[in-house]
Formats: sequence, C-alpha cells, structure tokens
Amino acid sequence: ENDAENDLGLALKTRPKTQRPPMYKVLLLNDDFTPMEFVVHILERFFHLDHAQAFEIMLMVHKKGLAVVGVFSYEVAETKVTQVMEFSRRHQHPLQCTMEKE
Ligand code: NFA
Repeated sequence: ENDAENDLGLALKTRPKTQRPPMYKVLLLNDDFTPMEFVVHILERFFHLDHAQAFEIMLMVHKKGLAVVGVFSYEVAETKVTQVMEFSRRHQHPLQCTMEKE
C-alpha cells in the first residue's frame, strides 16, 4: 500500500503521511512589576534552564515584551503555564504566561 506505479509500470516507493501531534509555544509576557530575579528563578525551576539561559530569556521578555520559553506537547505546555501562573500568583507577582499553537 506504500507502492505506486509510474507511467512505465515501475513500482515506486511513496512515503506514508504520518501525523505528528501539534506543538505549543509557551510564552512569557513582560510587565512593570515582577522582579527580574523572580522571572529568572521561574525559568530555572519550571523550564530547567541554566542561569545564563534563564537570564537571557528574561532580558528578551523585558526588552521585546514577550518571548517563547519553549515548545511542548499540549499537556506539557498546559502544565508549565499552570505552574508559572500559580507560583507567580502565590508570590503576588503579576507575571503572565500563555500558550499558543505553533
Ligand atoms: N520588566 C520587569 C522589571 O523591570 C522584569 C520582567 C521581565 C518582568 C520579564 C516580566 C517578565 N522588573
């Protein structure tokens, strides 16, 4: 069923169309109040970035308004968003984290 035939009657291999699950970007949004160190901590704790990577992404969010933190399956992305939102709220910071389909 993965074979086709050309005009000369020769068998050709065709690639079966495989379905990959959609992936989701997790975005971090800038605000005027959340401390920079808190954002760096979030990126280390929930996204497993080292300190230099975490600082770099934090600065990108601060300067550009938002940045993609990572790309994950729906379930993992949703978990990250919930973890960031709950942790920020618990520490009374207005940091916002969202996800969008790639
Ligand atoms: N803009 C915040 C500040 O100057 C820092 C920040 C960075 C907040 C990234 C949210 C996201 N304290």
